[in-house]
Parts: sequence; structure tokens; C-alpha cells
Amino acid sequence: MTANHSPLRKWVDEVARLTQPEAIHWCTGDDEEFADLIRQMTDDGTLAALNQDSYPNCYLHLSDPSDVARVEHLTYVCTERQIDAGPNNHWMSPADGHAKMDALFAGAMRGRTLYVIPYCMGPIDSPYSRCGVEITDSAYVAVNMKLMTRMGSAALARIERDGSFVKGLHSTGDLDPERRFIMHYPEELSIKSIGSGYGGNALLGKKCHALRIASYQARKEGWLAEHMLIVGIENPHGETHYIACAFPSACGKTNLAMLIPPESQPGWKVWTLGDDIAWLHLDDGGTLRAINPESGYFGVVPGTNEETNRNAYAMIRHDTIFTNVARTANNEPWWEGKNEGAPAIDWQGRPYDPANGKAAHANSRFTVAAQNNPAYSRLAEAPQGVPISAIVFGGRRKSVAPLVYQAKNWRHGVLVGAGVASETTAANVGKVGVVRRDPMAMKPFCGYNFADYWAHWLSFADRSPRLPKIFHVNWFRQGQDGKFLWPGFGDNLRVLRWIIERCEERVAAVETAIGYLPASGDIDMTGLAVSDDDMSALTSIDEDEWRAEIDAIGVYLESYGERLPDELRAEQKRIAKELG
Ligand code: OXD
Ligand code: MN
Repeated sequence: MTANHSPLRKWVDEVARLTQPEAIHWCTGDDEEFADLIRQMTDDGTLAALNQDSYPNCYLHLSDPSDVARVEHLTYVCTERQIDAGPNNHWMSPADGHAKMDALFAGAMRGRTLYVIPYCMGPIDSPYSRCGVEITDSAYVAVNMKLMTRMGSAALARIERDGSFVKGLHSTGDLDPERRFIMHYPEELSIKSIGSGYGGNALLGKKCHALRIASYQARKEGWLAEHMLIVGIENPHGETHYIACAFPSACGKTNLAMLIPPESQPGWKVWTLGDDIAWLHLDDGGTLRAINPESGYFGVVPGTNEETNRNAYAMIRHDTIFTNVARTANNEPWWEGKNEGAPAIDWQGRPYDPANGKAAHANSRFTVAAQNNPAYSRLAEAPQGVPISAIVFGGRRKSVAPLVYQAKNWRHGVLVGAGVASETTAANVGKVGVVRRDPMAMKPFCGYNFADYWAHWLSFADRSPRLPKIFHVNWFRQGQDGKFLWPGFGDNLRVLRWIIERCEERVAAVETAIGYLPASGDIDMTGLAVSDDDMSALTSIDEDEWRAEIDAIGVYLESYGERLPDELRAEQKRIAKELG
């Protein structure tokens, strides 16, 4: 396959001159190509076939042990002016960023094949979708992109029609962490990434394009690119509400997106539209509509089992690429929390020995096409997306944040989002379990200054009287003994039901300075063994803790200096005053 689109052709030629590949392959995205690439990788050892009787078409990739997560400290936003990237991003000038990367890319593909991967983020025929082309020397990236995006000929045809696309250049390089960088040039709609094969660093359609570059593009074009799952909640009468939820990495987005209602909630159904990213547009009538730009899941494996996520457990039983899980003696994939089988070989390919730590890496992943999900919503393919009733922010907090509360209005909701904090997880290299501010769960992903991003969020209030209601949840509250107070997983539906009732204005709530909390008895507890004391701890606030929290949010916001929107400052002060 070749391209008529001459800027694309020209760019591929330029990259080939710089990187010196042995061969160039234009990806068609068809099934034969996928099968050929898999065969090639099982031959050269990049992939190992898993037990094909119990896990048909499943493969395992073990990465370099130094290359297992996103690398925020090596991720840059290169804008002409540093202030436009903001204190929330590492910055380099575009000229320096290109010079640094081009030196690393010179000759980087010698002896390798250069793959040209045209892809479309979102349904091919959606006005809300945007396209990109990733050039990579990794066949692993090519097959992952096939599972995660609409990749190949149809995307190329759209690129030729649209005349524009995001340029992403990736090479696995030599995997030396000293020569690993993920650079974004939002003003040029381009990305350069070298030295890592890990999903978030290498599958450029995902975090790099659909969040960092798209957030910048969205601000210019009047929409939002967010780190949110999209889920449809159908009630026993067949009515469905769509909700978009932003949680930091590895806080259970995939589980919530594929939630199985508990037996005590008969007639309720949950449909998945997306598990990680939402693109939100206002339609002509002022309704906020969401599409999922992705078409597959790159999910965290540990903890997935029949009880925690039956849909995911079934979905990854076939046609799945696993990365950095362990294997059993009969060559099945194994991970901590699988509740079945035992590890024989660990994620580094060594005989399993508990003295070496976990058998599967804490950030081991599955890549799987969304169609494998038994709960995949047919509306995930709808060009117009789905109308969003509620936006839900959340974090992983041992204390402070109650199970759920509702913001008083859009402006307050933007403050709630801006104040999100969470304990860090294994999805990024670095210390785990440290509380940090993660506004809108976008700390690692916003491609421009957060102060401008909040101003952009606030501006939606002037554009529509019909915006979704905004909420905050915390599934991770702990008691004095360190045990989780809330069971989570399927039981989170109970909280989502309260959220929907609030959207439909069918239930009252308790007004506090930080927002509306559920009144006692308004969260359906049928069949659930949570004590009254725990429930009241989950649904009340400690004013001393909240005074400190709101002050800390104020200090954090002020670190954005004079670009911080006055409206946000005023909202923080209002709450501080109400708390007294
Ligand atoms: C992810 C992440 O992989 O947020 O989705 O790190
Ligand atoms: Mn994510």
C-alpha cells in the first residue's frame, strides 16, 4: 500500500533518510498482516505463544526490565514559550527538542523495518474523530496499534480526505534509559518518542496523541480530550444514562467501565464505551457528547479475576497480547490476584522464586480489541457519540474524600476536578503510594498549561445551559485498621445509581461546604454488609481535614501564578470561608 497524500509521503521519506531502515512497510491493518506480524515475532522471540488450547491466539511479550511503565520525568511538552507548557509539564523549546531527538533518531532503524501506521482515533466516519500516523520500528507496536485503534487502509483514506494528521515518530532505540525521551510538539501536532517499547510511551495514539496533543487541539477547537472512561448504565426499564469518569492511572477505570451489577441489583446493566479516554464535544443543542477515541484496551492485569471483573476475565481468555505477566507450568498466563493456577516462570523469564518479588509485574498489561468485551456498547461505534449525564472525578485517598459528593454547579465542579489528589501507582516509574495533586486525572497528560486548561473547562458554562452534573468519588477510603471501608467493584453501581438519581433530580441530598452528600439511606445497601458506622464515615466529612485540604488546594492553585483563572480562585475562597 502506498499513499497519495503527499505531505505523508514526504514525511516518510524524510524519516527514512534520517533513520536508515532496511525496509519500509505500510500497514493495511488487515487480518493477514496481523497474523504475519505475530508469526514473525514468535519466530524472533519478541512474543511467546501461550497455551493455545486454553488461551487461543494469546501471546506473551516480556519487556526489558527497565522498560515497564510510563516515564513522566522523561516526557516533555515543547512549545515556543515555556509558560504555554505550564508548571505541570517538563519543557524544552521545539528547536532544542527536535535537535535532541533527531540526533538520537539518526540511523536508529538500521537493520530494522520501518512501519507506517495510519490510524483514526474514534469511529472512522465521526466528525469528532482525528487521525494520526505513527512511524515505528517495532512490530509489537504495530500489532498493539491494530488492537487499540482503527488502523490501516480506512484511516489512510480519511487522512487523504481530511488533509491533516498528527505525526508520531517512534523507535525502540537501544532501550538505554539515558537515551529515552517522549517529546510532544503540540503547536506542530507532532510527537517523537525513543528508547521505550512500553505502551504509554510507544503506542503513540494513546497518551501522546489522544491526550497530550488532543488536549491542546481541543482547546483551540472548543472541545475536551480527557482521561475518562465512558460507561452506559441501563436501569431495569431499559433507560440508559452515560457517565464519564476521570481517575488517575491504575485506580480501577477498566473495572468500572466493565462493571458487573451485584445480584441484589436485578435488571441493571452496564455497557462499556471506553475505559481510558473520552473526547467530549458540545453538539448544536448544547448537549455534551462523548466518543472513545480508542478501539481496544491496554489494561492492568493484576487483580483481574472472575469476581473483580468477570467481563475482563472472559475477554482476555482469547486473542490477547499479555505484557510482563508470569506463566504457569502449562504455559497459561498468571498474575497476582488471578485466583487460579500458580506461577512457574516470572515476568523476567526466570523460574518463579518469591525471593525475587512478584511473579507478574505490578504494571503488567493486556492488549485486547474492544469487541472482545461481552459488555461492549454498540453505541461505541456511533459517529455522534453518546450524551453525557454526569462527569465523575475520583482519586485513591485513604482519608479525607468521602465515598461520593456532588459539586454545586459547573464552576464548583471545575474546582473539584482541579483539586483531585491521588496516591501514585505502578503505571509510572517512581515511588508508589505518595499523595499528589492530579487535576482531572490529567497531571501526566495535559499538553498545555493547567491554568489555561481550567479556564477552558470554565468556559463551557457560557456555552451551554445543559452541561452534565459533576461529582467526586473515592472507592479507597480506609478505616483505622487500614482496611477498605467500601467493597468497590460491582458494588460501585450503588453509588452510580445515586449519581443518576441526582441527575434526574429524584433524590434530595445533604448540603455541605464541599458539595452535596447522600442522605442516610439514599444509597441502596440491599444485600451489602457495610456497618452503619462505616457507612457514616464514608458519607460524612471531617471539617478540620477539609479546612486543611481546601487550603492545600489553594496553595497548589496559586502555584500557577497569574494565569490562574479568577473564577477558580474565587470558588476556592468561597469554600474556605464556608468551612470557617
Ligand atoms: C494507562 C495509564 O495506561 O493511565 O492508561 O497509565
Ligand atoms: Mn490511563
